[in-house]
Amino acid sequence: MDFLPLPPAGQTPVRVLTIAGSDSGGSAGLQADLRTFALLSVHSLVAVTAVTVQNSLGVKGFHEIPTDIVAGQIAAVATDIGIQAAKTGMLASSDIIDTVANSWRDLGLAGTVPFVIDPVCASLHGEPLLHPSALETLRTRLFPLADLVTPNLDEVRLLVGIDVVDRATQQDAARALHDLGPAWALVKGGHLRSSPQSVDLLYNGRDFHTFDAPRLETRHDHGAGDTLAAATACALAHGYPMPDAVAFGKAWVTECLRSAYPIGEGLGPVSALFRLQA
Ligand code: PXL
Repeated sequence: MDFLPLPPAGQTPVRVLTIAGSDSGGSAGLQADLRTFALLSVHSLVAVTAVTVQNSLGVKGFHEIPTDIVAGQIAAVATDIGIQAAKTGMLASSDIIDTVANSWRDLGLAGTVPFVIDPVCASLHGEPLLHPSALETLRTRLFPLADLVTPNLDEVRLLVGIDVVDRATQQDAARALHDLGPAWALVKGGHLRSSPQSVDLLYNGRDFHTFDAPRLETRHDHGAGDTLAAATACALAHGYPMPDAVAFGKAWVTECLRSAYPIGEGLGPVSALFRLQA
């Protein structure tokens, strides 16, 4: 695959902000985002929303960061360093979602800086990472600000109540998600385990774009969603049009899945480290 441009040494790279939770196991969350940003030659900025206590076997618990500290991190980096794109991951609560939405608007970023919302609701093992009462805040406050939302099929069910089982229901889900206000909705097909392909469907209210990749047989896919959204945000920061940015993100996560490795007793991460072999 082709990668993103590498700036000459000493020249300021493109900056991308992740607004996400920490995974102490280093597989998902902001750790996955930072790995992808760095290996795509992007300078990483971080607003931490929550600290999870986690290893390869699951999430034991988490601590939410106070909302003034979440807002403070976003304002500090956006006003001084400047950002060319941002993505969100685990947001934990309705109050944090509200804070992120208000910050995005108050800082004048809405409509000017590409904003990718990965609506993280649960861990790979199924532990909740978002309070159920926060789903409505996500739908009504954050989705309308998004250039792209990237739910997996479990998140689609929670957000719009559609059980995606085939192409027709995947299209229904894309329409329902787009109706919530984002410029583009990506319905990721990776969790449709009966299909030999992993087909993602992108929709902007007019055109459907499909992104196909072979299903890779690995148990170690922790952080795949985070990595796709992070790589897509990097491509948007470089000015790619949305369908090209998603194609780039899909190609990147597919290579990261090919290089996934075991860790601990449970599930291991997708690996952006493959990039260092080139
Ligand atoms: O992969 C979604 C995700 C995002 N953020 C954090 C996580 C996870 C999954 O476990 O722990 C912090």
